[in-house]
Amino acid sequence: MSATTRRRFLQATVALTTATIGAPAAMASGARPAGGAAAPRAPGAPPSRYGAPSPFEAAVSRVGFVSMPGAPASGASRTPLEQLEGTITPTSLHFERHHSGVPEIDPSAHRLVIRGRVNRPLSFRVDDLKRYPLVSRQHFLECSGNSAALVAPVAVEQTCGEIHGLVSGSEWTGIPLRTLLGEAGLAPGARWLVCEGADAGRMNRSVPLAKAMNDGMIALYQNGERLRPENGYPLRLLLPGWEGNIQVKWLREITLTSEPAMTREETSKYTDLRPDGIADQFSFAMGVKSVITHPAAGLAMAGPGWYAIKGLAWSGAGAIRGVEVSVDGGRSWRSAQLDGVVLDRFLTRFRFDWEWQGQESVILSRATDSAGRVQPSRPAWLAEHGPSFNYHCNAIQAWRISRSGKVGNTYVEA
Ligand SMILES: Nc1nc2c(c(=O)[nH]1)N[C@H]1C(S)=C(S)[C@@H](COP(=O)(O)O)O[C@H]1N2
Ligand SMILES: [Mo]
Repeated sequence: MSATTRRRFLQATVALTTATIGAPAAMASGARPAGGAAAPRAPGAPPSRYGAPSPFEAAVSRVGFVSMPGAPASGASRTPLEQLEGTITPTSLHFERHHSGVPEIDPSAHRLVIRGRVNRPLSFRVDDLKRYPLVSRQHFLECSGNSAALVAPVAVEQTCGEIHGLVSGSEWTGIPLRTLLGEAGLAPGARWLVCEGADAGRMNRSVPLAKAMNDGMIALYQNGERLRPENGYPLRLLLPGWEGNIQVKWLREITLTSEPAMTREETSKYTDLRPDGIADQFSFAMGVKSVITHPAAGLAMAGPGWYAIKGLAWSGAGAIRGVEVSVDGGRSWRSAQLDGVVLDRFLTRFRFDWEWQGQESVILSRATDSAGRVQPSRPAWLAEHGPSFNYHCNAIQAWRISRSGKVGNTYVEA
């Protein structure tokens, strides 16, 4: 932001603040402004065992709950992206996707077994795993079903979190898979890992050995504390940048094989249908993507003036190189600022200052990653996929701002 722009931005903010607290005379005369209205003299609450958000923030919760008819345990909830800042998702608001509910696992009874084409089959207790050299990495996790609503022929009236909240960002701490595989010793022909969870459905996926050896992790901690039950306690598979489905929660068994197991989740599900009717199997890495989280559907404008357009960008292929923003429905684009250190396969925050003059506007964001991939427009994404196919949708989101300041989902032509 230029110096002039920043001054105008700050002036606008100050004007708004003074008007709201109704003390322009005191401010103008240079007198000390009064303190906050609610500064109680009586002592407050004592320290607490485990912290919780302010009761005034009680409206901030997971959103977009869905479950299969008659099977509430097979469901999902989403992160309220438009309510949050920064790049780490509070663990309590991390999205959830369970195929057969959250199992209650006693870590003292749980084992992680490595078997199949290995020289030494191994069985680990959770307490033993905690003693290994651990690494911490910040990565996003995104379900392949995220943003599927953008495939609907008419733009759905949902919030940003309801449409795009099957993505979250965390600091994960765990053991590099190569450490454990090295200990087991790979036998001839070991090329795949068939990884199975301890949930009722025993959800399982096949992982190519190269990915496991490169940056696969057995995660034990999330944002500094032990994993939450809904995110895989006591341990889960973490494969940075790859689709959420393959990051097996409640991991109990890794079988080294020469071929993939062709499980349900990699045959009838999570394969990409192309326009010619043929499906790609194993579309592992998530696409390059961004979404404006403010202003966004679920929020309203507070009248004309300066706004920080902000959002999140991420890519399963590497780091975010740039994000462009359009405030005229995609006719012109300008570069947004990337905030902080841009990490590989993690959420990147972008910001763009904009003066909204109260006119009807359509705002969009478009990300580019270190692999040179550019986020596609919705029409371009649809042209690449078969009819009504909606997994792995990384199309550009457009938000329409009405004159009254209502923000909602919309589609643009190109
Ligand atoms: N064992 C097991 N692992 C699982 C699942 C599951 O139902 N069972 N769901 C998968 C899917 S589809 C996704 S998107 C991610 C969701 O992880 P989260 O609930 O921690 O956000 O976990 C994956 N791992
Ligand atoms: Mo998923």
